[in-house]
Amino acid sequence: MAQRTEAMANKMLHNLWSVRMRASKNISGKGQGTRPIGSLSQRLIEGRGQEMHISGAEGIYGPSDIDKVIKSYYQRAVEHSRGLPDEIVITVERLKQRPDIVSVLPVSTIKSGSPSEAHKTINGLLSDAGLSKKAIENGLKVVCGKKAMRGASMIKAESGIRAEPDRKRGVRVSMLGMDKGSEKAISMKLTKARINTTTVKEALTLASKVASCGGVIAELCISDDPDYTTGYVTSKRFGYIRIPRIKQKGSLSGGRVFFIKERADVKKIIEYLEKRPVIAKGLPEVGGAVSLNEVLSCTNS
Ligand code: PML
Repeated sequence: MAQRTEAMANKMLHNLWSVRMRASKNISGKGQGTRPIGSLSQRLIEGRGQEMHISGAEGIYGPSDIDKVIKSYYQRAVEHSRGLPDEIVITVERLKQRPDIVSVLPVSTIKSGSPSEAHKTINGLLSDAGLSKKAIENGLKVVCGKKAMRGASMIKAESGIRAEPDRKRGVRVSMLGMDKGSEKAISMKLTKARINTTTVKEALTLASKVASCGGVIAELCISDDPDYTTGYVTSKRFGYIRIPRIKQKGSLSGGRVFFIKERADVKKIIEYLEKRPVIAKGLPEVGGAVSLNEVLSCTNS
């Protein structure tokens, strides 16, 4: 009986699909609806000419969920506040290897009233994770710059040197999803904390994959959405810490930085983050608001 159950579980893990959606808009002005340069989300997709990113999503699913997911991704792309896309690319790719199972990070929030207060929190958390002043400074430069990168930057923990091979493209975390059962249970906890949104769950899934990567020490993320002003800092040390008012409303800046071990194998990290299928699973703590000191005293006790 146990053998049969295991065989079934194995079969299921061998019939999993990565479903990815990317929606974009042509802004070259050749007969397409355009927005003036400098307006909301003028992010040109690197290497694809005059295209603006509208929306993206991805997950790992069994065959019975694929129809529903494709429909919901399409819906999400055409209903995005950035406008109607000209192109929606949905890729459905069968996984060629069994996904790694990683733990979902515990969630908490450190309240902040302004971007400068948020920056103090970021500094406190990232120093506690063992990063040098230079590394933190350079990380903040990436996420606070006028032009947000589409992919993530990688910064070495001591020297603060940028390590991603292509600074325009950055690193794109892909091949990830959340276990269905865990998602249901986490949704209930997030609802209690009043943060049960797709944005939070997708960011939590991504951050859990990043934190599970051996060479990564911490992550800093600020959304490039001008209306979304909550960001986060994560590490295996303290989990997923949300920071409200991390940037001014209306600001187009944002991005992600992965702080990596000084002598880490950069190629190996990128291979893991971009190609290795990972499912985040588990029922983490979802706490309310905590202070920076509370977090630091827990990590140092
Ligand atoms: C994003 O735009 O994907 C980043 C969202 C970061 C914050 C998510 C949260 O509210 O926890």
